Amino acid sequence: MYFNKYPKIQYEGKLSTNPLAFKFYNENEMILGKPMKEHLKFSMAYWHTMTGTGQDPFGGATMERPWDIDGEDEMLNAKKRVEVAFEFMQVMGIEYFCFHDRDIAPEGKTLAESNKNLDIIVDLIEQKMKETGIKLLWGTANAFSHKRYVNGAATSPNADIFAYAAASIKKAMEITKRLNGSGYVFWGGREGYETLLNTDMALEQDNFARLLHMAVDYAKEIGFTGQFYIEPKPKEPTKHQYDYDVATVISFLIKHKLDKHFKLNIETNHATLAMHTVNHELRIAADQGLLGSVDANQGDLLLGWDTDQFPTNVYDTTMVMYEIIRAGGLSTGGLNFDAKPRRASFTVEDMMLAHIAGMDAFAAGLKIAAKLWESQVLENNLKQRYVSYQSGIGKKIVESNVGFKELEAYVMDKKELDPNESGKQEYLEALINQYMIG
Ligand code: XLS
Ligand code: NI
Ligand code: NI
Repeated sequence: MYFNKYPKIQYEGKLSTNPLAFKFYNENEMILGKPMKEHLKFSMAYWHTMTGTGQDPFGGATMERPWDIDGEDEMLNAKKRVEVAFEFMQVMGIEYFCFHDRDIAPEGKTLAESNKNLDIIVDLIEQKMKETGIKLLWGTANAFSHKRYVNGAATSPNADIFAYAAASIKKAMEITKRLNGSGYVFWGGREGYETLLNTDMALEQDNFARLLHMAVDYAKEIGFTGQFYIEPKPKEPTKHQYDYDVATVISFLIKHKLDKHFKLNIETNHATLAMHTVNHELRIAADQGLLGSVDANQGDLLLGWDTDQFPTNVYDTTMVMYEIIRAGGLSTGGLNFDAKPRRASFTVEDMMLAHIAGMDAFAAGLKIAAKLWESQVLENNLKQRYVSYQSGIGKKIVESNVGFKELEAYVMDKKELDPNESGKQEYLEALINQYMIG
C-alpha cells in the first residue's frame, strides 16, 4: 500500500551516512546474553504514528499521509491504515504495537455501532498479525476524547458515564484478549479534577478503584491473562490527575488491594512533568516489584506540557536501560514509542526517521548500560556506601533487632561519629561519561 516500496531498514553501523539505516540498533546483536531486540521490544503507538495529524491548539493538521483521504468513508480509511501500519512496522523491524480502541476504528453513533466497527477492523488486524508475526504489546480504551468524558470516565460525577466507560473498557479488553495482547493499560485521561469546589475526591477515587476491580473480575471471567498496567501522569488534561506518579499509584493500588493485579507503565515525559527523572520512577516501581512497561519518549524541560517527542537523548536512554537491566528486564512489557514527530516533521519519511532516531538512541543506551552493569561499577560503589549495615549495629538495625534504647546506649558515649565516606557524585557522573564515550 505504501511502505512496501521500501526495503527493511538495515543496521549499517555508527559511521553510516544513510539516513534510512540504523547506526546502533542491530536487532540480533547479543547483549548480556540476549539479542538487542529482546531487551528493547519496540512498539509502535497506533495513535501517534497512524492517526496523529500534527494538529496543535493554534493550527490544524500538517502531516502528509497520502493513504488517508479527507472526506473518505471513515471505515475505509481505518482499513487502509491497518495495511499501512503493518507495512510500516515490517519496514522498521518493529515487532509490537499498542492501540486505543478509537485509534483503530471510528466511533459509531452508539456503543453497539462502535463495537461493530471494532470487530471489522480487529478481523483485519488479526489477519495481519498472523501474516507478519507482529504482536500486540497492549491495548486500551480511549475514555477521554469524547465529550461525554468531559468530567472524567470512572471518576465522572455521572453514573451513566461510569457505566459507558466500563462497557467500552469491557469491549477493549475483549479485543485485546482476542489479539493475544500481553497487556492492557489504564491511563486515566480525565480521571482527575480542576477544582475541589465541585469535586468529591474520595468518591471519585473509590469509584476508580471499583472500576479496576470490575476489570480484574472480568479478566478472570473471560480468561484474559495479560498484565494490567496503570500509567501515571501528574497533570494534563486535568489539573490534578489522580494517578500522579508511580509512588501515588502504588499507594492507591495497595489501599484498594489491587497491587497483585497491576503493574506500572512508565512514560518518560510523564515522569518529568511530575518533576521526577524517569529513572527515579522506574526504580520506585522496580523496588516494589511493579515495573511493567515503558512509554518511551522524551519531553522538553523548557516546555510545561507533554510534548511526546521521540527519545533521542542517549544519557536518558542509558539511565532507562540501566534501570531495566538492574530490575532483571521487562517481562510482559516493552518500549512503546508514545511519541510523535514534531509538527514541522510532516513528511512520510519523517515517520521512519523519527522511529530510527528513537530505536538508535535506545540501542546506544542499552549498549552503554550493559557495560555499566557488566562492570558492576555502580553496584559496587553502592555496596560500599552502605557497608555499615552489614555488621555490628547496622546489621542489627536492618534485622530489626534493636530499638531506641539500644541505639541510645550505643551512641551515648561516642565522641565523634564517622560520617562514612564521600558521596562521590562528580566522580560517578564522570565515570558515566567515560562509559558513554569509551
Ligand atoms: C497520554 C498517554 C496516553 C497513554 C495511553 O498522555 O501517554 O497516550 O499512553 O492512553
Ligand atoms: Ni503514554
Ligand atoms: Ni505522553
